[in-house]
Amino acid sequence: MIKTPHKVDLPLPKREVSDPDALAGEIMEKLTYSIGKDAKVATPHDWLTATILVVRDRIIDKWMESTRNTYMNNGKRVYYLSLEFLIGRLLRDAMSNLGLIDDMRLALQSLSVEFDVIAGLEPDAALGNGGLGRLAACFMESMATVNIPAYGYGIRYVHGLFRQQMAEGWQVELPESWLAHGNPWEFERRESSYEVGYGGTVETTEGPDGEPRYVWKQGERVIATAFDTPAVGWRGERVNTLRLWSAQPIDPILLDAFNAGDHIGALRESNKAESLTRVLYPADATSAGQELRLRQEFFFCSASLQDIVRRHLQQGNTLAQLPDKVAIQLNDTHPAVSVVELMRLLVDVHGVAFNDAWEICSKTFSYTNHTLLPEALESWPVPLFERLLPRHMQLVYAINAKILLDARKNRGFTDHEIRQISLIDESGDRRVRMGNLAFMGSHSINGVSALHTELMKETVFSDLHKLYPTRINNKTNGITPRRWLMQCNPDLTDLIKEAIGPEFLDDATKLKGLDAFADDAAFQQKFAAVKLANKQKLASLVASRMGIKLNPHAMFDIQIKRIHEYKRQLLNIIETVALFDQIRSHPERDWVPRVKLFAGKAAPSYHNAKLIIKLANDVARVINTDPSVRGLLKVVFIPNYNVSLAEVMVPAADLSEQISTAGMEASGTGNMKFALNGALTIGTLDGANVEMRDHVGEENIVIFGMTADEVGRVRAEGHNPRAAIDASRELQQALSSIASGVFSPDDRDRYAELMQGIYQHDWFMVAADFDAYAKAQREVDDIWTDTSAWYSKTIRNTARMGWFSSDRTIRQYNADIWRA
Ligand code: GL9
Repeated sequence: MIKTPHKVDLPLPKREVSDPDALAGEIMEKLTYSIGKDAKVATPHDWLTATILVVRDRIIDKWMESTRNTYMNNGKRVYYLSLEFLIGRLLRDAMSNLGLIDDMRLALQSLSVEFDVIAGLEPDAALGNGGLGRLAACFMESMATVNIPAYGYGIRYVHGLFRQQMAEGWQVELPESWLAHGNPWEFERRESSYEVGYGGTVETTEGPDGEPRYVWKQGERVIATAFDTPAVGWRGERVNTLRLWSAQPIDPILLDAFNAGDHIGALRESNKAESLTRVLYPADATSAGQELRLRQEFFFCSASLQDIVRRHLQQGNTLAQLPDKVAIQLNDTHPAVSVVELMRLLVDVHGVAFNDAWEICSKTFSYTNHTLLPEALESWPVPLFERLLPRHMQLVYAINAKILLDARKNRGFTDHEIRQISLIDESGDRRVRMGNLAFMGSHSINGVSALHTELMKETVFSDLHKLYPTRINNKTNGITPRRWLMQCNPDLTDLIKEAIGPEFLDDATKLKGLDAFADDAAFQQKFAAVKLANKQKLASLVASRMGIKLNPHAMFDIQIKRIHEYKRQLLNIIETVALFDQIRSHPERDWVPRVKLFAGKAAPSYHNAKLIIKLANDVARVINTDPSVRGLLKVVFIPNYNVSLAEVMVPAADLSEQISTAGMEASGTGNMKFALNGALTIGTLDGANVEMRDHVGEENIVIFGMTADEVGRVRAEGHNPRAAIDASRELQQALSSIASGVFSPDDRDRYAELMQGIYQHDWFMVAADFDAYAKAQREVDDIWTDTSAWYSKTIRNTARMGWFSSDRTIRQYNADIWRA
């Protein structure tokens, strides 16, 4: 509750002036009084912290204003629950949204500090694995930008996604410590703490109405403490809160044990509690299935729901009003246990009748599905779920009984259909299905691209879709143009401003105006010059990190994303080997010089993904040392892909590789970043590529390969990769050279099994799509050779990608689902 402050008329020294002198003065003040350092001995990190604190002051005024207004209006609030927020660095983002970049640069200059140097010291907040977590971060920025009162809820992992190092081309995982120098962006809120329990038993008593009441006697408890980070929208008009929970013990030290001389044992509870939020699970799109993961999920869901219900009641609202005042978006199934936790709070703690509580729940929650991969659909063994969350297990059974009974009695569902929609999977060991739980407990279930949404209806959720035919809807993903154009590509932003004026800064669809310049020779030259400068920046990063020299005039052909078989980095590598063979066999042809760049992390337990990284490095070593392709082909795998590296690579790309097996990439968001920054896409009709083709026009994107329908049909009928391999000499040669050890002379069999997978089943259609892909690559070469055609297409990509702004996505969520 906001109480009236005591001396309400005391003026606060608002941080509104922002000329360079005033900023420099504030930085000195922070350095002296907040950090306790003299400018003479301040380290670059001290300057960074002081600068962040000055920027933060400016955010705080707006933050308080936003919070105050939301409270006064008592309007509907949106809560975005996500186990991952892949934030990256915040300083440039916040400064750019507040319009402080130029003045701050000058202020630091006057103190003899180079802004780019200290900005480069800020650690990446890598509290996510990939696209799903990065989407959550883009959404936080867009929700503030389009003025939606929203809160993000997640976990404050002490260690984010591992650092990737290469040891002779193999991925090695090292711990990441983004909090090592402290985190000046966050505010610890000790007053916002909640107990979260696990285990124990459920006792039944009788309520005043004679109905049974259930009391969960928890076996263990930890404290969840809030850490708040401001999320600043474009032009700083609205600032929302990202609230991340950290686990703390109830008793930091067991004094009895300590006094008895057991100094280690005295800390056991404390260690156990803190280990809950210590590390992010590095598994990408695969269900980890371990107890700690379920503990993490319940931990942040329970704390968030207690916080949401407390805020709701504190505003004087009733619980029946919850759906009018609260919209909770579940980012994938990771927070799905929230549905049962809200049921428990309503029924057990607040005495709401079960059926009423269920109605409140399903009107409050909505769920986004991010993948159709069966291994990614979370489910928990019943015995584990029951041991950790005994009361929730009872509620799951009660919900299941209610829904299944209705489906059978009123909708005539068959035994088969009932088995499919049940919350309990009984096909093997009994498991709780979190996807079905999220679906039943929500009024809206959305996919993340048009194709993905249709496939959801036809596959994973076909029976639930039959039961609730109006719930599934589409919300095609988007990216924030602030980070992914204005900040990462300031030169292109300036060029666009010069051509069409500044309106696109507030409305990305205004980029359309660039269409008129697509065939303008003078503009093409400027566009090409910006691209070249961005490629030079990437080249100098590669030179300094890896000692490899790149020709910035060659085509930069880039595939960056998590390493996964369905994303088909392998198809790209095999085609690179085939091209290597072709260049050597036909040195007389006019080859287009290419630099093939790769980056991405593999889940530590994903054997084939790690082998693909090694293969990329092995192929790179052989090709880069072969004099016969010098100047024509180079291959580089850049280690430790993260948001900051993407911010350098995306603006430098000529060609964007979006080549997943059709039907398997739910949307993709990297595809959008590249196209917005003026790269040509080579891709399959998968995920959002389909809609990108519709927007940029089919003549401005290179599409190849099987469709999702064709992949489905071929898999059902039985795929014969041998036929495809026998029909393609180039593919045969490339596969057999890899399989026989040409690229791994130190271990000739290293890739034999990986290649066998293609010969035998080719699940990901690498052989099936190879010829179409190779042909598409030669089409790309032809376009490149006609420079004016190339830039006319890539300029049109930038012009027509405005629709893929996450502002548009968020407006659609709000109009159709949240109604805040
Ligand atoms: C993903 C999908 O695979 C992507 O296609 C999609 O663009 C994003 C965001 O909707 O979600 N689902 C998923 O589990 N991941 C995705 O990237 N994986 C990771 O985030 C690592």
